[in-house]
Amino acid sequence: MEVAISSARASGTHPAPDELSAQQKIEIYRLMFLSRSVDDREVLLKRQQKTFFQISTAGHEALQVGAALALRPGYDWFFPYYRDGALCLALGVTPYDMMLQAAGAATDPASGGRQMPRHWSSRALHIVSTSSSTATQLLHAVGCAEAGRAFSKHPEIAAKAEGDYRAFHDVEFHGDEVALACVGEGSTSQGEFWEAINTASNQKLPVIFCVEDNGYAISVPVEVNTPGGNISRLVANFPNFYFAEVDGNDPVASLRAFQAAAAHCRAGHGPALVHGHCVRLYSHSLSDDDKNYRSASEREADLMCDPIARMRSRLIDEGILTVPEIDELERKLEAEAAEAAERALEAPLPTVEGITEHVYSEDLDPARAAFATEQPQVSSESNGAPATGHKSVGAHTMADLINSCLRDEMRRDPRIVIYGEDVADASRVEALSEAKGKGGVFKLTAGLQTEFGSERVFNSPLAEANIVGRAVGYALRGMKPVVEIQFFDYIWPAMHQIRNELALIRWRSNGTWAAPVVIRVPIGGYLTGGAIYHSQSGESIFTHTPGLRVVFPSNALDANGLLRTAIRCDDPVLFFEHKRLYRETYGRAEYPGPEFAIPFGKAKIVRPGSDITLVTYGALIPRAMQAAQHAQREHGIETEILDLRTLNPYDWEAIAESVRKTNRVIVAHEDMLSWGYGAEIAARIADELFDELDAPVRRIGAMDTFVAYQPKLEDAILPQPENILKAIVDLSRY
Ligand SMILES: Cc1ncc(C[n+]2csc(CCOP(=O)(O)OP(=O)(O)O)c2C)c(N)n1
Ligand SMILES: [Mg+2]
Repeated sequence: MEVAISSARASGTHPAPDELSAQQKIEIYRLMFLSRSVDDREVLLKRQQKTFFQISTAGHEALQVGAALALRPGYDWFFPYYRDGALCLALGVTPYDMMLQAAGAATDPASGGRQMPRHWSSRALHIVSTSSSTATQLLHAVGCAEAGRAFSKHPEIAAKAEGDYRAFHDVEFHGDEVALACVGEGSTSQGEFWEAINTASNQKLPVIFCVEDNGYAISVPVEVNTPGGNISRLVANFPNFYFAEVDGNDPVASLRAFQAAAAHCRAGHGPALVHGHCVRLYSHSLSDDDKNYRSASEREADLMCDPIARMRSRLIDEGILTVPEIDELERKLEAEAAEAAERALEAPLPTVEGITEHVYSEDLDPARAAFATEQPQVSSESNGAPATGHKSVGAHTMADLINSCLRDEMRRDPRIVIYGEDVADASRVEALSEAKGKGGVFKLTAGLQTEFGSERVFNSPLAEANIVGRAVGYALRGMKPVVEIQFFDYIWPAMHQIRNELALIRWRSNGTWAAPVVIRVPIGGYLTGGAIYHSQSGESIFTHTPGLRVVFPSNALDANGLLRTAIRCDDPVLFFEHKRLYRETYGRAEYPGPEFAIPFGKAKIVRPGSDITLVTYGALIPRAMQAAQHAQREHGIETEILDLRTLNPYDWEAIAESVRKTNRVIVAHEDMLSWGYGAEIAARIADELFDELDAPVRRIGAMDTFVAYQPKLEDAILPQPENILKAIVDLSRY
């Protein structure tokens, strides 16, 4: 076993800083000064109201240029944050590119005018699209490094394949690549910072974390965010790390720190953290005025540390450039920034027609016919036989057929990795010689680690943002993570990653990046004792997030076919699995074979009828069936039940066709009534099908409260067949 490197004092071991040539030092200065010139020009444009936002790099140039020069654009991977202007310039982003961002131009290469300036993205340079969210990017870097390791160990899995998302993702990798992830010192308070260094440390991943410590997070000083005021001291005991704490106002010391960090990572020893002390010379952004919370003497002290003034003096003192020469260089760089701004302001603006482009994949529509296999291909079960539950033909539960879909797809697509809490059979593999394995708290992933190995099926830390954030990183490199959130009730720590990153990365990068991840989530109640934290619904929270596909099957066969489409498609998918339906007698099916797929957005009439349409999904399907049988037997009412199966996209045509036939409609779901999924469907029916209706649109849902433990209360809170029956009878009397 290797000795863990864990010391915040490694900075003293850097090679002597002055082996750089005069030309290299001039180049460092050129990049630093160009960055400042772009900043200053952007500030001017904002003040002239020609642009709309500015956030500067001023004071961070030395640290960032040092980082960039130690690494290789288009080879290594970069996860910058909004203050990384000098880093990106030094990697190859041009001043013109930056000015296009400031202008919000159509040709802004980072986002086509969708993101604020300084939210970077360049596929060619491997700069991954940056959001405004602080620290989310760190987990992406971790997943990116994991993907790089997977491709390097198994290069054959990078091969293109037709018929699924792989056709649209070019894979690039290098065995000694590193990922750089930058963050401000204030943002190290985010859980995602600690979740990222946890996994990077545990898995010895080649990630360099760069903490740009300017002493402030907007107006909040470092000691408020960081106990003791120094992040290096707090992280020093994480195993396998190389640590360096440097004067981030010194570009040469910074360069050396990053070179040492990169060498540590490239050699496979583990991650690194470079903590650079720098200064924030301008306010947080142009929307902030630091005179409101900093003393004049403190601000003056920062100005004395200006890394540009220091480097300028150094070039002169060392006789590398004369004052007139350096003045001349600076004039040229300022002119370059000014000329870039002028050109960018002339650039075409994005069109309104283009707004909805790249919300979803334009290459692969999961609603397309190719995802529809005509009939289940019932075949011999020797290959894909489910590992859980009943084995006899026709008796497979939803749990069985989800498990068999995962197994079949893992056999077909070597880029799939499965991870989450407890999903492995056993992290301590030796236990499997005597134990049968866990395979998920609901056993949905049972046997997968045993068949596919611990590199492809493994347990994550108990941290939901970690699960989803890493998945984003994996997916943007072309891997297919199919991850599990153990209970819907605990999806919330991952909400930030799901909404602001996973669902958004394609649109905000104008189609340059995508994260087609599948998140499987056990959901719902009717458990008799499930109570508040094991019974939640809440699907409308996610259908309210553009970019995310939302699936909610009600039976074993649909679960199998829809999960296959989810895995093969090119969009992020939230795949809800109702816990109560996992092993229900209702909806069991035969194993449909390894190619059975159901397109998204195709509802199914699970009970035809002519009097009333009942639109629903999930666990309300068997309950609605029960109610409909009673309505027919006791009242002679024929209810047509439509199982939506996917909630985004949803099958509006099927709803409309049924309502045109029955002229009466109920929308029912298990989730709370108010602001629930049914509200949107009911509103659209009232709006677009008003003339077809003979009665008001009715909704059924849970009471507007959480689900209680005592079964008497649970029964009252969640919609029951009797509630549905009553609504059917009432509505038929209109
Ligand atoms: C998750 C999240 N919370 C809050 C904000 C608002 N915000 C933007 S920058 C910032 C301060 C960040 O400070 P630091 O990490 O030290 O970076 P710096 O701006 O100083 O370089 C805050 C609170 C945000 N963008 N994201
Ligand atoms: Mg800061």
